[in-house]
Amino acid sequence: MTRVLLTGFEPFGGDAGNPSGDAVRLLAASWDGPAELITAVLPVTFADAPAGIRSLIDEHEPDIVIATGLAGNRAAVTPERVAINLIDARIPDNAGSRPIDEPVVKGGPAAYFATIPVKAIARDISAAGIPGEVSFTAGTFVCNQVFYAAMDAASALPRTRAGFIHVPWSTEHAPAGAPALPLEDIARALEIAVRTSIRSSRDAAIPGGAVS
Ligand code: PCA
Repeated sequence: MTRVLLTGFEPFGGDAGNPSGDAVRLLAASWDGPAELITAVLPVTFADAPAGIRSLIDEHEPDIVIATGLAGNRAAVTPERVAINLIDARIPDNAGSRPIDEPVVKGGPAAYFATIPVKAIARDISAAGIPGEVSFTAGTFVCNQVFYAAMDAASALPRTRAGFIHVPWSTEHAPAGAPALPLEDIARALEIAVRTSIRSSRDAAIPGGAVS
């Protein structure tokens, strides 16, 4: 049976909630297979989050890993295309740590590309009436660190594909003025991402990219 690991994050930066963790819990409660879905909510700390996802990957050897987190300024659900080997914390993590210009993995490659089908995921989320777009930066905070660590761990396994998805605020917890989606839509978008990743091991050849 196909095994999928899906993670979200706990709240950070003084926020009361984190829609990524909430959506992962919601999806875990309604998931009806056929794949096995393993879920976890990770701490927002540079010290523990990458170790957390690595130990889940070691323990379960999933076929697919999708980590998710909040990008509070985004209006769409955004599969990330690239994880970079850089930590540069604009704010302290939940343990008060604020590393500047450090690698995620010393001596590791500069970047990893996601191996889940990011374009197909964005297409299928949009087709369900939920805003979905490919993103080219996961930032330089704990989300990018976990994305990079997941890609690094998956690269050592024969068949594990991995990626990361940033989600907007949920309407239920959004600060005033922030773009937001209902939590149910965020959970549905993550379900679509899981199902599309199971179905398609190669990405769709859809024109995309960005001209800056
Ligand atoms: N978002 C942060 C870390 C945890 C989260 O949900 C980020 O984008 O790095």
